[in-house]
Amino acid sequence: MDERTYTADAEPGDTVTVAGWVHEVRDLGGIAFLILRDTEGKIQVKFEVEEMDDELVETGLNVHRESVISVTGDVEEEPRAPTGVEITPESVDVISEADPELPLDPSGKVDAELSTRLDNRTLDLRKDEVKAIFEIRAEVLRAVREQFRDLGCTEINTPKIVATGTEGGTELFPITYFGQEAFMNQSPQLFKQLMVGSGLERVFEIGPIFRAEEHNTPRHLNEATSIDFESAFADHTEAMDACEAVVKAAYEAVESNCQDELVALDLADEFEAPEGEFPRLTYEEAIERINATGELDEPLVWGDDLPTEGEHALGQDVGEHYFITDWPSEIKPFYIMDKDDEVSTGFDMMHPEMELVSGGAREHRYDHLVDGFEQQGLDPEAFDYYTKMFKYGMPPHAGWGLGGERLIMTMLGLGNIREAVLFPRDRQRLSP
Ligand code: AMO
Repeated sequence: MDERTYTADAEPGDTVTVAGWVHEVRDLGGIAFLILRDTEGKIQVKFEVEEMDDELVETGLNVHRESVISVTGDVEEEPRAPTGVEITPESVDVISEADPELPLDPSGKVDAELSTRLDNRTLDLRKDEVKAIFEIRAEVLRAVREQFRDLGCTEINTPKIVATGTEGGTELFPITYFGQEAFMNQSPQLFKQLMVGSGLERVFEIGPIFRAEEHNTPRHLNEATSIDFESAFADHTEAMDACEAVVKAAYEAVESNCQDELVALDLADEFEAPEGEFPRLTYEEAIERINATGELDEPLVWGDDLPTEGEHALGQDVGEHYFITDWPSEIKPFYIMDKDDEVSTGFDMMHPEMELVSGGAREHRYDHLVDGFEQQGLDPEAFDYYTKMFKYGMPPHAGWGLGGERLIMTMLGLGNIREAVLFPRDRQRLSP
């Protein structure tokens, strides 16, 4: 539509055509108001029943809520209107009439269950506070890309249909690939590592990962967005620095560029970008601090993974983003470089509510790598495409993976990770 004006740009004195959705119609007898909504906001359209053409009034007052219409008319100042201006229509065109019965109420006056909302995302995203989540998500991804560029990374895209898994066999989704067994990729791990040995050296990827997680929890998805970083000639501490920079850049961009969205989410007063360095605790300190909270029935011992309640107790104790470093080698994957027989370079980055990131320095020595596969019960032969590149000059390297939806979820205090995904995939949900 060439001559369309967004509601926010309609100035008194202009003659405009606005187009959007019928938010509501208020018929006060001799006068009636239609509120039209578009992506920029809302505008009031005034109908003076006695003075205007009958057909025009009829069209404006009988159109169903959420129909798509366009209105042409003069814009005038009206201090009582929601945006201080209103349109006196010359014509109203109903472009796409909505059913009178809607599966959910986009005005938000009537609450809907999350499952109803997810089944009707188009209508759900007509609500300012839901749309705001996805505007913020887009801004986070933009800022993250920019920060990666500042860190000297090249963006890559790696295959999502693969022959082997990397993050543990039980979480794989098998598929059939021209009669051959294949899987949906759990992580770009091996591909991003292969690229640090290429001429690219320092790379990032933002893409889907697929995990056949059995449990349906508020913080697990079966298809998630992983923000991955990998750098040649970096150790785990430099990888942690990059992780901190990326997370801070995301928060700072939202604080600077998404104030309207934060207002829509009722977060404008409390939203704060993290300041200062994220504390770095060793795994040993972490389990001691968790045990000291007395929240767990059984105290943790060296080698235990941190249970959710433990993570939560520690998060409350620390009260800001933090790293857990020096994990026991035995509970980190084969590709993580060990410091010694017991301790690895693996780290996690945590929000007080949950884990956001795993990473570490990588094993780049061919023989050690092949041994690691065997110890994890994986067949090194199946990973030949990967291991063989370690024979042709693989630099020391480090990296991490950050859960995109968990970043948004914790940033905005969402109660369920599905709120941060347009069309989530979970145990019950394969459509839409
Ligand atoms: P990991 O498996 O810990 O590490 O995943 C990294 C981060 O991805 C997010 N994440 C998920 N988010 C939602 N639902 C899921 N099912 C899910 N699974 C993972 C989490 C998690 O911290 N290859 C390594 C990373 C690396 O070492 O570079 C890996 O995939 O926020």
